[in-house]
Formats: sequence, structure tokens, C-alpha cells
Amino acid sequence: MDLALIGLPQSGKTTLFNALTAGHGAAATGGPGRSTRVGVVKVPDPRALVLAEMYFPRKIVYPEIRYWDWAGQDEGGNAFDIGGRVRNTLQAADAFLLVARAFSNPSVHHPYGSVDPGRDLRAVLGELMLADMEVLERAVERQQDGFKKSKPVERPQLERQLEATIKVKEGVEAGEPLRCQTLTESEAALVRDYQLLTAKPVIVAFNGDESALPTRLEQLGLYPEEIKGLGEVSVCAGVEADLAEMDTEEEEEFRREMGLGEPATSQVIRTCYDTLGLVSFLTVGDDEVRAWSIPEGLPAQQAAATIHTDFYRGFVRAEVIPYNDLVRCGGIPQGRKEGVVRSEGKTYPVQDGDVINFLVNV
Ligand SMILES: Nc1nc2c(ncn2[C@@H]2O[C@H](COP(=O)(O)OP(=O)(O)O)[C@@H](O)[C@H]2O)c(=O)[nH]1
Ligand SMILES: [Mg+2]
Repeated sequence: MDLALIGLPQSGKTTLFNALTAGHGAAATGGPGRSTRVGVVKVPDPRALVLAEMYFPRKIVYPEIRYWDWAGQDEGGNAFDIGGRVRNTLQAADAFLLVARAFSNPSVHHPYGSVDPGRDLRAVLGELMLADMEVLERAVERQQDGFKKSKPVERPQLERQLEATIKVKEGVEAGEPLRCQTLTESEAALVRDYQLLTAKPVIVAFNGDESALPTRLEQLGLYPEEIKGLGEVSVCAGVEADLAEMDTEEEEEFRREMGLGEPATSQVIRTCYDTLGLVSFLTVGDDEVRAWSIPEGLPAQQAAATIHTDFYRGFVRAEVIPYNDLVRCGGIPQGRKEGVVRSEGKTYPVQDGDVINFLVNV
């Protein structure tokens, strides 16, 4: 999963990026767009460790989150502007981690002259809406033009496309991001190609002072419609970036002494999974024990496709045992004897902690 850090200049994006990636995974360059830095972080799953003690696999594999940070280009400006190049990059992300400054430090320039996380959050969300409006306006013009030049047989399809585009455009103009709009499946399919930014989930990261109380979305005086569906975390990126440089013991001692809560890295991952509705299923074997992230309730056939596209086509059935049952039984053979290994078909909605063996014909 690709999570792009966005926000006003000097809000602490790069500091948070360092906190989330240093010591937790290798930073890599050459991400999407020339000026992004990418940091890859594993999503730890303690269940995989327990299963590894049962299966002694050669390796344990975890899902990964890739964080993207701008490498400098946006720092010159005084606002968060989405130009064509930035939009192209952002379109490729799965979700946004929106950093809003809540720390006071007067020696750090604020583009708007004062600290006000609610105002900044609104500005950045507004910029995403504007970027989508531009795309939609151009699409409507293009389609109206195309419609005039079209042959009668093409018209019903073009008309459906135009109607869906106008509906979404009017929604965005009325202040409703695409992720909050209600569309039919066919409407959603018709606008998917625009890769609209407001369709993507947003997790707000309030970057506060270490001694301050956490900032909360609901305290900012924003309208309920504005904050609907947003995930939120409250962190102190500066402290977290320092802690990320330490070894585990030293870090834990510091956290205890300073009375710090959950580390930013696990807070962000947990909130991200909650906001996106993601869960993990597991696969086991001598070769590897592995956790896979999917949207909760994804049909088994599509879950199989996350492993390999051939698994989609060749799907026969899924042998499923819940993690807790597998641990209790000590193995799948015993699970079978106790009748807790189920045989499920293509449409079975996969649950968190399902241990699955896909039977495929490839
Ligand atoms: N006091 C304080 N300063 C911070 C914090 N996070 C970032 N800064 C400072 O704010 C400035 C801008 O941070 P940076 O991460 O480069 O912001 P970016 O422009 O959004 O990437 C730097 O001087 C940071 O040291 C924080 O949590 N507390
Ligand atoms: Mg930066």
C-alpha cells in the first residue's frame, strides 16, 4: 500500500516520514515521480510469529506500507499547490497521510503566519477538491464536444459517461469529496479512470508539541461533513524522529520516562488499517508464513488474486481455519478432526485472521 504524505510546507512531513521509516525499514529513492522519497515499512503481525513457531518456515513475510515524501520541491512555496506533476504523483497513491501542524515552535516559519491546524486541514482538503474539479471540468467539456461529433450508436454510452461525470462534479462542487458520495457501481466504474484525489482515504496526522494534549478532529470547529470518514492520529513528529534513531531498548526506556503513548509508527499503521477497512489473512507452509492485507470481507476468489493472478482464474475453493482455532488445535490435521477447517467457495467474505489454503487449478 502506498501512502503519500501531504500538507502545507513546514508542517513536519519530512520529519514524520523519518519517524515512520527510520529504523523501521529501508528508505529507497526512485519512487513515483522524480522528486519523491519512498520508505518501505513492514506491517508487523504477531500472529505470524506464533504460526512460525508451529511451521518453522524458511521466512516470515509481512505486508508493507510504502510512505512517500516530497524531496524538497514543494518547500520553496508558501502553500500546498497541486500542479499537473504533483497530481500525477498523487493519483498513484492509495491514501493520503495529511500532516497538519499543531506544534508552536516560533522559529519554524508558518506559511499562514499562525498555528491553526483546523484552517490548514481545510486548506489542504480544499486543494484536493480543486484539483478534482479541474479534472472534471475538462472531462465534461471534452465529453460534450465528443458527444456532438459522435455517431448515434455511440450516444447512449457517451450520455451515461457524461451524466456520471456531471453528477460527481456537482457533488465535489457542493463540497462533497468523492469518497463520501453515493454512486452506483456503474457510475463508480465510469469515473474511475479520472483517478480523482478526493476518492482516496485520508488520515490526518496532527503534529503537536510533546507536552501538549493530543489534537482531535472534533475539537477544531470544522463541519461534520468536512471531517466525515477521515482517520486521525496525534503525534509529535520531532520526538518520534529522534526516537526512531535509537535501538529498541533505549527507545522503550525513553517512552516510559517521558510518558509517551503508542509509537507513531504503530498508531499510523493501525489507523490506516481502520480507515481503509483493511484486515489480514494468513497463509502457512514450510516455505513461508505470510500475512496478506485485504479489504475486510473481500470475496475469497479476489483474496486469492492478491497472491497470484493465476489463483483468481484457477480458483477451486478455499480451506479456511480461523487463527485462534489453528493455534488451539496445533495444526490443520487436528483442526480437520475437530471440524473447524471449512471449505469455502469463491464468494466467501474473508475475515481478519483467517488462515487460508487456496486450492487452485493452474
Ligand atoms: N517543535 C517541533 N518542530 C517540528 C516538529 N516537526 C517538525 N518540526 C520542525 O519544523 C520544520 C519543518 O519540518 P519538515 O519536516 O521539514 O516539514 P515539511 O516541509 O512538511 O517537510 C523543521 O525545522 C522541523 O524540525 C515537531 O513535532 N515539533
Ligand atoms: Mg519536507
